[in-house]
Amino acid sequence: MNRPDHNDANPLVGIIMGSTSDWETMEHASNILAGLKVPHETRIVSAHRTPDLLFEYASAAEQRGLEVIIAGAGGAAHLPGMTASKTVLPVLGVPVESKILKGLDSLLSIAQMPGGIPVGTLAIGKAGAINAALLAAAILGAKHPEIREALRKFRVEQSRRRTARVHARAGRLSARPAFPLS
Ligand code: RP5
Repeated sequence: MNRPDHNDANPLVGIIMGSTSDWETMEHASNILAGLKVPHETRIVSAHRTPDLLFEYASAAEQRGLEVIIAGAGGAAHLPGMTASKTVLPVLGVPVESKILKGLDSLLSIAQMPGGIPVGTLAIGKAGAINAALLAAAILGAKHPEIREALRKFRVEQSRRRTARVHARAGRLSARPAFPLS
């Protein structure tokens, strides 16, 4: 899939992004939510190019049943902050890596909100998108026990996979002679 068109019934999370070019990053958030079976939707909504649509989306989000919004944008990334200004739902911002400043511009635009309108800011790029989804699940877990349990399973499985990888690596190392003969 090369553009966001995910539409679960009764979504709890809305993933929005400023451009189709952000999908490469934001699809990681969608994949994590899908794995945790968190109903969500994905949309292109730009603070600069479609501001009316952004206001409409953010204003209606709560009434539509959304409980968390994840907003990804790059460059002069106003999308998460503007979204947060139009809803009391938690908004998680993902700074998308930009070409010229490598996402530092996106990070600062999203993180440096003036006091009064918070945006929970994640890391730049793929890691931020993954963590935004995991944090959304953690927030939803307070009300939806099945999501909390799915998150718990994810964490256990992640540790198990990492441990297995470390053991496999240690096994490969110990199979090597300490002083390889040439
Ligand atoms: C931002 O401008 C978008 O979030 C995107 O990261 C960046 C570049 O957009 P395109 O020129 O690729 O559409 O609004």
